[in-house]
Parts: sequence; structure tokens; C-alpha cells
Amino acid sequence: MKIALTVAGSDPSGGAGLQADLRTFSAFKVYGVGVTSVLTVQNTEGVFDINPLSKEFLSAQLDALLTDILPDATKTGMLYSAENVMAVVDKIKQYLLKNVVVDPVAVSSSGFRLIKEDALDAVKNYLIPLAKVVTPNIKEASLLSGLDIKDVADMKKAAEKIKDLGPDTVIVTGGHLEDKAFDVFFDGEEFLTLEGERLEGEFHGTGCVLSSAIAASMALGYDVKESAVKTKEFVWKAMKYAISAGKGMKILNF
Ligand code: PXL
Repeated sequence: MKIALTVAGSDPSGGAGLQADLRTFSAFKVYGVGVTSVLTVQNTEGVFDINPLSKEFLSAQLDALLTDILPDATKTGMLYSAENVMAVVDKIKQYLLKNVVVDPVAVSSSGFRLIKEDALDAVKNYLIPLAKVVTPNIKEASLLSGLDIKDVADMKKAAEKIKDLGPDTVIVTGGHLEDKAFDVFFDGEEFLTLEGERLEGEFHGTGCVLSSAIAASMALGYDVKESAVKTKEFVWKAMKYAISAGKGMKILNF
């Protein structure tokens, strides 16, 4: 069985973060292993507090795991502090981790900031350059590119700028225009605009599920483009059949 690793924050509601990532790996019949970077106080209505683990504890978890199990793909989610970003960067290099998918988590759907100011620079300058795929949503793509994004043309410009940071592929997600939802894929040569019918509602954890699905698909041996196309369909269906587990945002169902 193929193995995927997530290094991510804990979301007790299970809609996002480590819990959602592991659930996604299972849906792809990939064995999931998980290293926790941050604890959050959270439910489907919002994020109320954040408690990052120390870089020593994060590194110790990664060492214990990676000297035992080497994953076929790795996804990084919320890391929060610059020290934790750098700890993950060091371990990706030390263990030569492959198929690295970086979800540059910065802001929750409810608007709560999920990254410290100085950590964004570390993500940009050290983590994203190691990525096979980086999956910013529109807000994150704006932060990373410095561009104001209003339409698909802006998403493409942002993808180009983010590609210059050094990842193999950029997927900017969540562009809305009229009744369509767009993701833009750019590998340095080819742009693909992945289009889906726009779904109404507030969803929690779409970015986590998307990046984990891409990691799982790559762990199974699919290339990045095939993985991106397959994942768009998977996430769209999971949103269409989303459940209201609590009083707040809907949780993807797959
Ligand atoms: O969806 C981004 C995200 C990632 N990781 C954790 C989160 C959230 C959003 O709330 O809580 C742990």
C-alpha cells in the first residue's frame, strides 16, 4: 500500500487540518501518517485559538517517523511559525522527501489568520521552492504574489509569479466568476483552467482536502496534471454532498 504523510494543524471538528487530510488519504486507499504542527481551538463556526508545538517537538516527531517510514508523498498544511516552517524544510531535505505538496495555509475560511507574519517569508523563500505542487487559494495567492486577484487572468499572473519562487507546479484555487468556479494550473509551460459549476454555501477545509487528494494521487503514481484534474472532480463532488455536522460551515463529504 502506498503511504502519504501530512504535516498539519489539528482541527478538532475534523473538517480541515490533519484530521481531514488523513480522511482524504483513506478515501484514495493510501495509508496516511500524520505529524501535528499546531493545535487549534476550533469548531465548524470558527478558529478561536492556536497553540503551535515547538520546533524541537515537531522535528522529533518527524525524525521518529521518517527513520521508520518513508512516504510516497508528503503534504504540508498549517505550520504557523517561521521556526516550524524551517524545521519542515530541513526534514524534507534531510530525508529527501518526494512528491511534496505545499498548501500555504494563511487564513481560515472564517477569516482567522493561520500564519505568523514572519512565517510567510519562510514559506515563500524556503518551503515553496521544494514543492512539486503548491496550492494557494485566491487570498494566499494574493499574499504570495503581491497581486490583487479579480479574475482568471489575474489568477494566471499570480500563478506565474508564484512559479518564479521555484515550485514545479502551481495550482491557484477558488476563483469565482458568475456561476463557475475556476482553478488555474501552471507548470511553467502550460496553463490549464479547470472549471466547475459554482456551489453555494460556506465550506470548511476545501484547501486541505484538495492538497491531500493531490498528494494521495501522486503517491499512487499519477502525474501532477492527472492528479489535478482528478482532484478537482473529487473536491467538487465532496462539496456538492457536503454535510452540516455542526452549526457552522459545511464539511466535505467523500
Ligand atoms: O483550511 C485551512 C486550515 C488548515 N489547517 C487547519 C485549519 C484550517 C482552517 O481552519 O484549522 C488546522
